[in-house]
Amino acid sequence: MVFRKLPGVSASGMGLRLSQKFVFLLFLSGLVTLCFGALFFLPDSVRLKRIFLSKSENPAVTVGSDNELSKKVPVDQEHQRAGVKGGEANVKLKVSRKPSVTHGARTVERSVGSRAQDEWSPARAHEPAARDERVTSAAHNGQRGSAFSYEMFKKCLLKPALGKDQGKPSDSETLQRREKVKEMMKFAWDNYKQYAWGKNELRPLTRNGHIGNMFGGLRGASIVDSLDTLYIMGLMEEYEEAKEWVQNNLDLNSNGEASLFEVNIRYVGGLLSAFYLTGAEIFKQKVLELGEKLLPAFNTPTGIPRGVINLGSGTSWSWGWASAGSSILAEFGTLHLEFVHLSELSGNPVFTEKVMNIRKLLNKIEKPHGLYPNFLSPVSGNWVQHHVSIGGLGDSFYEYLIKSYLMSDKTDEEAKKMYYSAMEAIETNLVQKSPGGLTYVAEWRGGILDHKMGHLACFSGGMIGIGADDGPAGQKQHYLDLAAEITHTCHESYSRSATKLGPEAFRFDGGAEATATRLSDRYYILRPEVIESYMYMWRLTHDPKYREWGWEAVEALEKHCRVDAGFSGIRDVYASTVSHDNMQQSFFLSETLKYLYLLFSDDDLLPLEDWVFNTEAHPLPVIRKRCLQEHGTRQDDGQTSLE
Ligand code: DMJ
Repeated sequence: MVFRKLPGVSASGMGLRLSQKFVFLLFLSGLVTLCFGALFFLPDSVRLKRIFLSKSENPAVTVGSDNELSKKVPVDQEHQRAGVKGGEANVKLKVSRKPSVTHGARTVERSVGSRAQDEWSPARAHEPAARDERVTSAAHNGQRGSAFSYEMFKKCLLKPALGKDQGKPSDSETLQRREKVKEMMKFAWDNYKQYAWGKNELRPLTRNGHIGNMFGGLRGASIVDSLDTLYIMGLMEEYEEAKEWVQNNLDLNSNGEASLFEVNIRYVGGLLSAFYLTGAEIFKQKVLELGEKLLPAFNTPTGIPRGVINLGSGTSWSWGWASAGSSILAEFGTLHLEFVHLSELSGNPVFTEKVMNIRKLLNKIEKPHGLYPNFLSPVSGNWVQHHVSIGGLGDSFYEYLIKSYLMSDKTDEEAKKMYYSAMEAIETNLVQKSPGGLTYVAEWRGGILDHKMGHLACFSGGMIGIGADDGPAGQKQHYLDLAAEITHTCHESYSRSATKLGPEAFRFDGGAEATATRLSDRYYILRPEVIESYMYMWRLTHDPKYREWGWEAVEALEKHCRVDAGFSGIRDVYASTVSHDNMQQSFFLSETLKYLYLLFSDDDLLPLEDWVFNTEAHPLPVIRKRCLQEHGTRQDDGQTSLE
């Protein structure tokens, strides 16, 4: 084919004049800019976007917060994973494996009431480690403001943390029950130590360790989760072993892909509470180092963190199973307590700023019927699906609202307002009464109720109980009644099974009343939520039935979950011959056994006026700002000194 030259038009530049070329180039560059800009509005899961945009490179447009720690990290294209429910134990992440730290198997044969218990005294209860009351922030980069020390926190407690006599109950039956729980803890710990030391969890049937994929390359989840439980139970030899492991073996320079939520509630929470209970500086050092590593997860256009973070590179991404690259309410909504304490201890406000920014966004966006859906886009800041639940995916967000208020010495009015309006919406839309008269909290799918309650949702009895005092005028008894009714329903889910342990989820439709109707919902993985509510309801009402229900759970755990080398979850709570799942979850040591121990202790062991439990049952002290300031002078150079 021959191209004929047109008169007055040059062959070069496709025959365009200079002015035409300019307009064309202008148009072309506008088009390219437009296409590139449009990438930002695509859901995170779209491959094209992952190819062109590194998630952590998105400019952070936070709601009224500076994003000073923004880090530029390389694009990671294959970070959408599958198969997680509620950030829970069955997370399927690809982990970069490092050889794990091992420890010679050692067993310490001691029975209940043996030496460690006898030697333990209040004098030993608080370690001398943190005697330096002058806290400087020099070790922490980017710090502003000042830090509060362990001693100052201790001075601001209304009561001794461990009570008059470590919470020893006066009646012999309760004491015996408490000793039994302590023995269970020792048994669980000894077996973990013997067969899985340094790994994350014990596999009690195969007698080996489980590393899993929730904590990136971090190890020793059971150790960090157990520190405070061992300490409050007076298992001091075991506590010392745990502390030594943290000191010598807890390696935070891992490069694995971790759940921000799980690392926060177990490691950050565990280390914080160990520090506040004991004053041992090592816990503070480790937790501040770890806290810094979590910050890049917040480098998103909205400041809402993504669910998964590589602790080495700081790259973060959303769970592959979460629709349209969304973040999960119960994950980004369960950071507040720990992050506020990280700021108090380090003097670095950045941690508090990050979580306050999440709250600002949640306050700003519209909530369907006043409810908080479980999925939110960290890019657009909009809800992605209208699924609402007080169980998995939503649960601890609500818990952290009321606990933020309580932990702030009842000064955080915003958290209070958010909690009570959320409760009002939940009561209006989700709380139901079954034909058999059981109160339950249903789930909500775009306006349609799913008449199901998860085991996880059973924490809400305790939560509503501790929030009863501060609600709208005249509502106290109403909230206490609601808390008692939900706790009763959750107890029913236990008592209606053959094992007297509750299923993962139970239903109230098709004739079911607090029973699992699906095979896949019948398992019990040593979860604490029902027992957690017994503990709070006992403290609030002293109704003896809660201790009785707790004891029923102890007997059931002993009968069905105790195996030769530890405790194991079971696959079907309705089967009289149980099949074990071969996993001793770290939250069994951190939560289930701790709540049982507290249930059979006097109220002055970790009094609720002074301590707020994070969602993994790690106690954190109430922050009494005025008192703390009286005991220390804040200085602009980041130093705090005693007056
Ligand atoms: C724990 O890790 C925490 O309680 C969390 O809030 C929910 N899941 C487990 C226990 O079931």
